[in-house]
Amino acid sequence: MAIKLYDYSLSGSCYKVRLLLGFLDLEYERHPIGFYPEREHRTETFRAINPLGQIPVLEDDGIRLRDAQAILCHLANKYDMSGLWLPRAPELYGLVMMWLMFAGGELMAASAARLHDLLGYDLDIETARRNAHAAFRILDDHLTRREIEGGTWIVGDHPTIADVACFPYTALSNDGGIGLEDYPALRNWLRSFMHLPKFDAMSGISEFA
Ligand SMILES: N[C@@H](CCC(=O)N[C@@H](CS)C(=O)NCC(=O)O)C(=O)O
Repeated sequence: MAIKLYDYSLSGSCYKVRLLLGFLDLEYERHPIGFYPEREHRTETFRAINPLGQIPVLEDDGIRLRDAQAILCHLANKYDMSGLWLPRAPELYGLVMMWLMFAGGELMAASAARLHDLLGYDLDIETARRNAHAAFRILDDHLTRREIEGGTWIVGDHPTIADVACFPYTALSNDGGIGLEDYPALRNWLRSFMHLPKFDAMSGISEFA
């Protein structure tokens, strides 16, 4: 049975999944959701698919998953025979999980700022931007330490699903009025990620000087 992704092209969370599907060369059926202005994800029909009323959702061989981070784990676990995108080594595995939680947690402040600026979501934009900056500071400090150690990626010597999960809302931060001038290591990492083979950009992502 084919992989099916409930997707919205401007969603950074769906972009996480599209990125990994591309890196792993996986074919999939794209089911577009009228996120804006239709708000299809809030309908009863979609809530029967995801009671949280959120995208992305992925279906694969009878399994239905919500949450981009869970979906990344599933795809890497099932389809990445190299084991590089989700390393099982004990010194790496927990760190990948930790940064996945960060991507789905603290970094989502940058998603909130973007929803406010792009789609007019009614939320406290100053708090969202402040929290996004706090998350970027943490990621930039980590990537600075990694640079000093000679590392490029968030964990280990190969990009992992932690990089995939952290990339979209960092790269799209400008959409939420958040500049990355103060985060040089973070910008280096974004550039490295964008040079990965099979990297696919989405609307709103430009080169980082
Ligand atoms: N925990 C979920 C959150 C995904 C998420 O926030 N998706 C947004 C679109 S980018 C959404 O569906 N929001 C629901 C809404 O705005 O009503 C994940 O990481 O995948």
